[in-house]
Amino acid sequence: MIRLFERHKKRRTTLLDGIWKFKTDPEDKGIGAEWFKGLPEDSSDIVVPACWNNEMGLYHYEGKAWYETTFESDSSNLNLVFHGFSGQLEVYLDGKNIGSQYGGFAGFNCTVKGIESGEHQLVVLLDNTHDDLNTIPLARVDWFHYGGLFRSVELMELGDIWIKDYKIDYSLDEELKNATLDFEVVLKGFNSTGLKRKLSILVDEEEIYSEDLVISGETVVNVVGLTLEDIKLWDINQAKLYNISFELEADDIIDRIGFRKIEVKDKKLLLNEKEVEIKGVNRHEDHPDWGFALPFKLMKKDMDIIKDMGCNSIRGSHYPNAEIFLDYCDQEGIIFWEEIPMWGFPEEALQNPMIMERGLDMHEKMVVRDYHHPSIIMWGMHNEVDTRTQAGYDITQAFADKVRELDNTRPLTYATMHPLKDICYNLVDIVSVNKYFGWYQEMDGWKPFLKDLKAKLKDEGLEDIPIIISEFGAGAVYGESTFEGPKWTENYQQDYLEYTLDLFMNDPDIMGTYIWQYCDIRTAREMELGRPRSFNNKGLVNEYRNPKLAYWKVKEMYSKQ
Ligand code: ADA
Repeated sequence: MIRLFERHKKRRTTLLDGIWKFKTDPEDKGIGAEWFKGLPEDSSDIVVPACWNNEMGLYHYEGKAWYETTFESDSSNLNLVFHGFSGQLEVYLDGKNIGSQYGGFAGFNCTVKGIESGEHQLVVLLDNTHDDLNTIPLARVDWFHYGGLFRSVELMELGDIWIKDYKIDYSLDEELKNATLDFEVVLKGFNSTGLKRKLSILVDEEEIYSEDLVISGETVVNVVGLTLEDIKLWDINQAKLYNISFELEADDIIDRIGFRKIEVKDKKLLLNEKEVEIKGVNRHEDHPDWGFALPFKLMKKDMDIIKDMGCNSIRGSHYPNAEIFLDYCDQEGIIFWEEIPMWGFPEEALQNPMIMERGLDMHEKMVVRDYHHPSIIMWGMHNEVDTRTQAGYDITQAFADKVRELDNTRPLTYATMHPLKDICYNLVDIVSVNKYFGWYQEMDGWKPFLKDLKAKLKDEGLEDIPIIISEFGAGAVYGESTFEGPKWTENYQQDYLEYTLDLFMNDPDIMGTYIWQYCDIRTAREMELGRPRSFNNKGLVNEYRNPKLAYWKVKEMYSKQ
């Protein structure tokens, strides 16, 4: 299951999920031995989607690994979609390299044309090696670098032309009653030019546009100014969605959108002209049995728990989430902060041109993939990078320019760990602060800190910029509860969150909070010594989603109006 609604009624699509051949390649022998033409006899089996670190004997494996499957097709034009994978991906079809991509949280499309019909062999090489300078994420993070094809692989069998891409934009009138829609549709013919086709656009099955076109090569069609009257708005907990279908005779694609107005002004985030106070949690896609490859059943349980706690928002820390989870946020009326996995970059890595290039590409992939989700209300560009430096400024500016070029409808932010020395606030719409007074420093640091932060923003002429506390939290080992309540007990965590939430929720200058974090997660090897059980234990629920004491306290506080 990759989405919560049918994406195609006409296009032939098949999931290539199931058992694939698999072989790790720690000594880098595969290319020389031509494993791209077929894996050796002694390879084993693996399930796709899954993370290899959840397999026997591979708990810590990071590096290269090969996958192989076969499929039948009578179509000469194919699009293969890798919905989620770690690191560097190389795709080989019938022994030939047909595509490469670095970074797989937002997926990758790989198109081939003119192939013979029959059985095909698909081989994939993944390399999830991380280092301290060139990779996003770097080796040192505070989650686990699970390896694998951790989301589905989808085969699309195409005709001589297909709908390659589309963008749906809208504006609302003053009363927020009528929407004017603009569409950009990219059509691509594979061989012959001058193909005659009818393109239609439907809203909830009702045709609103149709035109006969002659298409040559790649053709961009702009359809602008179509008005939809009496729309229902998408809102928190009132998630009205509309299906938009593009049909090109034998090909089609369907998406779901919601109409809502987002504004940032006077220290506030406004959704449909009403102030939103964000009551959120940071959530990793992680579970001991599944790694990143969470089944939808578990995602639903996470959503049920998060909603039960009174939350209205999730920060997808620290990478683009599965599309199906974003669909579910759309459906459940939960607002979402999405970001790329750029975590804790020091100055030297920020100066690296390869990081700039990879970061820009990751932003593009994320924004293009997720542009139409109404639940996404802001883009986070990075987390705890060195924003005190010129290199931090330059990369933030380049990312902000890129994202705004692709999407001028959503506010931008990033999570800073140097809030009083940060030099990049003027590049964003919302200031988001990660701070851990009461955990890494003393609790009485909070009040003077907030005063200093507001003074700094005022000095910079940013007194109207909204502030989010994007991370704060305390570690608690599940089941650890004592009369004294020192650090690592559930009672410490509970008292910590009672104090901090009370402080932030009663401060009119703070427009929202994202508690660190929803559930306990496995951490990276570099962090194991400082983290009991090799887990980041700041979850409100443990890794099996059992509630800690703090869960009930947060529920009480977030559920107050
Ligand atoms: C940081 C970071 C999180 C987590 C947290 C912690 O703020 O963004 O990913 O590592 O600290 O638990 O210390």
